[in-house]
Amino acid sequence: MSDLPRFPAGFRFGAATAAYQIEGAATEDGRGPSIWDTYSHTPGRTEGGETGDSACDHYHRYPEDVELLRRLGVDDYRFSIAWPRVRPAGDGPVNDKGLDFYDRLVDELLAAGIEPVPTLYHWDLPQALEDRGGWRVRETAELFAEYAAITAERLGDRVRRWITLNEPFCTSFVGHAVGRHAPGTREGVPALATAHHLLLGHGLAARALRAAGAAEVGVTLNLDHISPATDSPADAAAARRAETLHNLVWTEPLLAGRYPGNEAETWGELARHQEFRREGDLEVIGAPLDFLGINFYRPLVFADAPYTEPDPALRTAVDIRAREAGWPGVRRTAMDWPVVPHTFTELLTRLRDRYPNLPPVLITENGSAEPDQPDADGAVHDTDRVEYLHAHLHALTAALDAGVDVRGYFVWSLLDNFEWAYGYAKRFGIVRVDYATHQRTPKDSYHWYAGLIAAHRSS
Ligand code: GBH
Repeated sequence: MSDLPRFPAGFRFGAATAAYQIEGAATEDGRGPSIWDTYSHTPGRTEGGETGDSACDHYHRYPEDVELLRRLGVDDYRFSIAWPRVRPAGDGPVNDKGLDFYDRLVDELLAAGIEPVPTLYHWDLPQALEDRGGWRVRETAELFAEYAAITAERLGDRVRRWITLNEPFCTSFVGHAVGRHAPGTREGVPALATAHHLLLGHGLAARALRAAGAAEVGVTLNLDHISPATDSPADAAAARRAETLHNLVWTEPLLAGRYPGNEAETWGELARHQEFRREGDLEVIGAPLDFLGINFYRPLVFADAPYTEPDPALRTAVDIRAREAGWPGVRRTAMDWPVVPHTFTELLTRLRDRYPNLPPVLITENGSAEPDQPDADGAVHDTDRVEYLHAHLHALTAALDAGVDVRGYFVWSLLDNFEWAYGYAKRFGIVRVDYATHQRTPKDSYHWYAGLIAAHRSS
């Protein structure tokens, strides 16, 4: 595609994955079970009962995957470390064999000239900790910091940049209020306690990482571009409630050292429950970040819905009296997500306007799921994905032009992989994975992205 977006010198390109979505080898080398093993093995939870048991078999094929990254030409690779490989029961004995795997991966990446950017928590809590209350209890935040310290001690001589959490919104609200992610519960106060303990876990882990000599520490949020369905005051208020639930719950404590001011307006009676918040927590949570990771896929539109969702499959225990409305007149991806690239620019400029002290931003995920379309000759002409990436990278340059300090971009994802509750049917990869053989085939989008990176390097 012509008209390639141009980025400033020093801007970094990468690709991203997550442990449970690609590794497989679920019981190998002492890995303990995580809440996603339990969840995916529970009938009715994931599409077709699919699990991450073997996924992309990355655990054994990582040299081939690093070679794919090398040929892609990326500066950085974002992957996640599985807590249940490092410390199978969440506390107690450390599993050296688990750490050995990440040790090998980091060495392989560095030998290929790629900087490793690990995320410590991409949703795979050790099941043993879930059995003790999971993120609903404060102890998990403390154990998360211990796991961060253990991991940094082993990899810290070669890892410069660390991400504590991926998308705490999903763990708190999709996992504990909607029940579409592990652990799959639906209770209001525990969901809010989870949000708080994740923020605290981030803060405590960031401290531990810094103490271990980490050069840079950040956290990844799925911040959403939110707008009201109509210009009615009721829909405007619904969009404000959604803004709090999706964004302010995270950005206010992390970037402004305070809780959102409108919690009672947002989720009513539940807001009286603050028992999980302690004196001093905000200081831990709000310590300055070296960078903020943002995952962006699509905009959300909200309409006022002053009743509890009638469809039990969509019911949530944290009811903000709002329902998602569509974005008419645009293409939708295989996830049924609307493609509206200018909202990516707007999300970033709005965020900078709200937080003038915003740390440098890394786009830690962006990409699209498209139908599987292998050719007879084995090629994959994923034109829609190329167009999606092209438009979103242009939208990103618009944010840079508007003065937002974005330092890097990671495409989601290097590989087709286990898309959580959707199983393997949804494919986000720029490399196709044949799940019967685990064969990898770079798609057109892989070649397009390689071209973009090469053009950036030589400019
Ligand atoms: C990210 O989540 C993840 O970090 C990554 O692992 C994932 O593969 C990728 O994006 C693509 O999805 O309607 O309540 O069931 C993106 C956020 C969270 C969006 C779950 C869809 C379903 C919420 N996703 N959400 S619900």
